[in-house]
Amino acid sequence: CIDCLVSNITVKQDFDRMRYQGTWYAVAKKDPVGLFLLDNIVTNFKVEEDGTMTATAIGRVIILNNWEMCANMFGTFEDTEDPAKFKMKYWGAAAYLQTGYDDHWIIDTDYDNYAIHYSCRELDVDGTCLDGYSFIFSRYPDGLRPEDQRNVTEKKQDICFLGKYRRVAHTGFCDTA
Ligand code: DAO
Repeated sequence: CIDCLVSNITVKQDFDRMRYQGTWYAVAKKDPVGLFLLDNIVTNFKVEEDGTMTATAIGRVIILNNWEMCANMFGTFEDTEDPAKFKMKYWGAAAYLQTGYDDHWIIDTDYDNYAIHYSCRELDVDGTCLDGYSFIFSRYPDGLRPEDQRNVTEKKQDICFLGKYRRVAHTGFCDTA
């Protein structure tokens, strides 16, 4: 049933944050209103000693209308009653970068190849998502494995974002060292 109600969206069963750790490359993104991260988006998830999930992210952004830079971002995740649904508090290494407090749901992942993230920022009066964003992550910068594409397409449809994604390029723009 695809009624697009945010409350009916299913997430990864028994999400295992330990296996989710490490580097994920964004290969596609559905942007929210006032998009921030443009491309070259790489995230690194970690489980701290106290069990808290944290992440760092880098990506190309344009701030103050035309200043292009690589943003270093940090996030900490608050647990909820569902192990795959978090509240993410995020901020930038510099004060002029975006800060926020968003839902952060892991819709699906096999931990080794792909992950589908979902965040609805604003619910419409009918319970559908008025403003949200989603990342498709891969363990590989060059994209998803062909065998994962059908499942990912299905999940894009389940979260009612099918056709709303754009490819996220990895050009080396934000590569360090
Ligand atoms: O890019 O348009 C956007 C919205 C995304 C904002 C979140 C960026 C910071 C994330 C930090 C850790 C992440 C996975």
